Amino acid sequence: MEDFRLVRAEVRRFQRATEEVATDLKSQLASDVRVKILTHTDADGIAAGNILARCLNYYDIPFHITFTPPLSPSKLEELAKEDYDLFFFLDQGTGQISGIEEYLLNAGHKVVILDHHPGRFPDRSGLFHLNPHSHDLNGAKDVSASGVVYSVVKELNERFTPLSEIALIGALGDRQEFFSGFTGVNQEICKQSIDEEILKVKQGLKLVPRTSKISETLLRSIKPYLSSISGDEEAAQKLVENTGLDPNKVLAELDLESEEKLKDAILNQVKVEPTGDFKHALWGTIYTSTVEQTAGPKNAHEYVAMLDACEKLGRPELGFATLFGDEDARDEALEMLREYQEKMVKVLDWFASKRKNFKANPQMRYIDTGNEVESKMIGEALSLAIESSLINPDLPIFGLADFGEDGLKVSARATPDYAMRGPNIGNILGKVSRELGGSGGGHDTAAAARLPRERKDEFITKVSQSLEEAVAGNE
Ligand SMILES: [Mn+2]
Repeated sequence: MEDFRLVRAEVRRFQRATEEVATDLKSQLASDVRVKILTHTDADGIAAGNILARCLNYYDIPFHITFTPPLSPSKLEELAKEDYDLFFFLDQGTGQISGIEEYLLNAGHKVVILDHHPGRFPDRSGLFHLNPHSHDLNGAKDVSASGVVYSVVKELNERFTPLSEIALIGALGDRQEFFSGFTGVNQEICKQSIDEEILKVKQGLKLVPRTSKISETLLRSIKPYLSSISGDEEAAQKLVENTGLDPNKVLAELDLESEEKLKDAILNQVKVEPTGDFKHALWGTIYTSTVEQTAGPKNAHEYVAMLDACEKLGRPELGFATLFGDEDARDEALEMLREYQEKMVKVLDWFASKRKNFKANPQMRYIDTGNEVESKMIGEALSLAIESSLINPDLPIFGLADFGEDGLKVSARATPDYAMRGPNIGNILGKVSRELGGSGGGHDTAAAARLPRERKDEFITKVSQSLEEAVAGNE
């Protein structure tokens, strides 16, 4: 109860800050302003970009949008030369604040940062920002960038209230829904969305797509990956048969009882010990849209999977156009989803067969995938492997992959429980990779870094030391 009241006060403080940012922004949007939006390529970034784009469209403000990972200082220097007055950074910007100050603010540009990554902001004129961390909320779970942008545009104009659907797609994309539901700002957005009947909820299997034959949904399942079912057509068909379900039906047509039967059959058959994470990925709240405002799937989990696929296959703009209602883009995006699921099933097959290859020391577990897993897939592959009970996340998990000629990409995942013990893998990856001539950062539960491959052993040693010190310092 104590915790609940605490979060509520913080959410109220965040909402007051939202009003201030909306007021500042309104004065900017009234003028003849040239706008550039930079947003992240992932589901949250795409959704955040779409929410802002809808707002700018309504106010007749032309804009240019770029989907990109956070920009390096030299890229920011180039950006500052482009002919825009107002730069929006969505789902990024906090971590790049020194470069933004140096190249954009010092040159007199106006900058709006709507982000949920941790960091500090200088008090500068021309800089507008909203970030949950500035109000004692945790951006890793209480709100995503989509929720931050949504909060602002809804404050600008009530007509944007139904975009709660898209805000929650972003939050689901960033894995901010937990066994007990959403927290913080997300919880408010979700409650309001259900009250206003934008989304309706029920319990069911979270496997996607819900509109393909059940055996095909099982065959393609990566979240979770169903060990001994996913990727095996015969096993998938047999499971449906043995459960006594009509093989021509799709998940969306099943009643609760049949869905539960199928869930039990899956749990009986998978060749892993299903953890809480696995069960949460398999079964839970199904969010269904009741409004016609996008062209994509009605099911929010399926929408997220489709946007993830667009990102991983290098086509974030397809997801963005689908959110805008473009049906041709949707057809292509759904094709991306199929392709991505098939590709990821193979990656997770590999993880499942290499479970013994994970190395562990008292501080961490890690695996070097070499060129077996594409560097842009490694982070998501780790998240899915954890959710699929292929790796025990009692320690932080590090996945290493070849990156370019002689680079190393590192992705790391830690559970919120582990983060509570002190270590912040985002800070540690940032510090260690910089010491070794690379770069990196992120949240306390998900982070990434790039560094020269020849420094791999030093990297493992230094990260282990940092983790050990952080745990000791917190005891
Ligand atoms: Mn995000």
